[in-house]
Amino acid sequence: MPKRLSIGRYLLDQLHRHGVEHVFGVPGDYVLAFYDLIEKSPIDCIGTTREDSAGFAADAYARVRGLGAVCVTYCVGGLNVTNPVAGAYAEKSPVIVISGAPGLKEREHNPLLHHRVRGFATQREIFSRITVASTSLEDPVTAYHEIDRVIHAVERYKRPGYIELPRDMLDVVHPHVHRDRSLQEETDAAALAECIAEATAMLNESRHPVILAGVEVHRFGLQDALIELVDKMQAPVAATIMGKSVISETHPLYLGVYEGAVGQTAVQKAVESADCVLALGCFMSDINLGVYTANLAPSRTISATSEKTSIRRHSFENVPFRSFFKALLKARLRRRRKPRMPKPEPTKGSSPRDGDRITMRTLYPMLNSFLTDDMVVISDVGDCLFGAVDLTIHRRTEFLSPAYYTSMGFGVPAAVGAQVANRSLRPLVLVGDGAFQMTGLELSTVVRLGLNPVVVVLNNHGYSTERMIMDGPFNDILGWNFSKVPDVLGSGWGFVARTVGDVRKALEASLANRDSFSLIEVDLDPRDVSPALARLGERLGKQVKGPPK
Ligand SMILES: Cc1ncc(C[n+]2csc(CCOP(=O)(O)OP(=O)(O)O)c2C)c(N)n1
Ligand SMILES: [Mg+2]
Repeated sequence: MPKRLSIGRYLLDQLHRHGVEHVFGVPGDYVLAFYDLIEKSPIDCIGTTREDSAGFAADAYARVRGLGAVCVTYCVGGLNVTNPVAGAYAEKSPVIVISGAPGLKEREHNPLLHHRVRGFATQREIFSRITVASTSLEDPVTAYHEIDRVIHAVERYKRPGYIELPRDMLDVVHPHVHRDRSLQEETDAAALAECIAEATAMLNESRHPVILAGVEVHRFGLQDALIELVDKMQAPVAATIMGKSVISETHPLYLGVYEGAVGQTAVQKAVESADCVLALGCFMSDINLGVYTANLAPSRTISATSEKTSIRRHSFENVPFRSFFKALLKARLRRRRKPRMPKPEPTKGSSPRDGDRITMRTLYPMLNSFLTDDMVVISDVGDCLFGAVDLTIHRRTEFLSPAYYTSMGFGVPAAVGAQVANRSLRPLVLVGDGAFQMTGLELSTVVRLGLNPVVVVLNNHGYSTERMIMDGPFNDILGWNFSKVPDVLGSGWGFVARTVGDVRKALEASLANRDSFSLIEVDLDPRDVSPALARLGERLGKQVKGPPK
């Protein structure tokens, strides 16, 4: 017979059962007793320098392991984590936010307790808008069920959830025995059969189908199924930028990242000239679609996501993404002859000399040559992300970035989350000087935990992405001695690289140094941008002033 656990213990027990072994956050008095409970549980608590870093770390942890958690105090902590949680919502990353709150008894007579904003429910109301399920555990009769409800919703929709824990509810034990009744996602078998029959007919009739793989293939753990489907159909496969690395980029049928006119022309041609596009787990965001330069006609598209499954212009109810994917694998799909693959575009300037000034064009092929199978490449937002489109990721889960929500500050904290999630992964972080100034000092946690990411700071002296859209003094920032950060933190190796040779040597030394983090400041010309950013900047520059009147 299951033991009767207190509400706090049950919450930790359930998180652990669902694969959470680490919780990120900063304590505060409203959540201290819960922190003490975490200490006594099999879950490890990872303290970060700020709550937003904890949020980014939990997001990366969730992307690598399937579920992540942050634990924060009331309002000052909780509201600090709204931006990463909003990002996790937008990009479908399953993160659970646990926030302490004033005890129910303390709230009698409506006192002005510290950290309170408006009403006692204000923080929960805010989170209800940026999570898929939220609750405050105020009633012992429903609390256990509420914990299950939030965790199940997070797992099902791969979006964040919010659990608020008034501090005097932590040790409350409800006398009834509670059992978790896991909810199964419903599949309408008849609708699924009809949908698969139609999809099969459309795919078998097509002469040149292309698969477009998106982020949900990764979130639902369908990477192996994708490879099986690609091999079965012998169809070329492209990835969206959010889905980059869902399939090994060295797979013989891999085309590259499809991003409309912003991406490589050969990939654009291959996808847009296909007579049937099978889009799996793709969210058609503006960046995914190359700021709406993509041309994917609905009349030749089959699209399945966790939110909608549609063929041409009609959609099917109760055909969940995973069921669709698995059924398609079993369908009688015509195996075609090996398609002719477009040749990859030659990268200009790919054999630079050691004394040459480093540029975005020469940096990425060099990084490519240093990538190994045990690495996870993590990109922040900025030109580092546009340049990263041209990196060849060897295995599949190895590229993490906030490519849709595009919040700066993701990179360094995400390296903490990814490496805590899987110690055998070595993070290679690509981050701009501006984004590093936001959360780069989370390297403090890297030192505390003995992690060893290689952090490449692309110092183009300001907000280059913004400069491409509209320039002004607002894009200037203070120049930091980035390579001196190890001195501040008392650990780590720092390098400044100006030339191709400097970068090579710094990368070699950093990768050989497995005992601490390394930081390589790549000093770039302020006007130097990647080819993809140059193309994108042109388009965004036109849009920033609104549509033509
Ligand atoms: C949290 C956040 N604030 C502001 C922005 C707007 N923004 C997008 S790119 C960018 C500049 C990034 O600068 P840096 O990290 O140096 O990269 P660069 O563009 O120079 O390569 C800014 C401010 C953002 N995306 N996220
Ligand atoms: Mg910059």
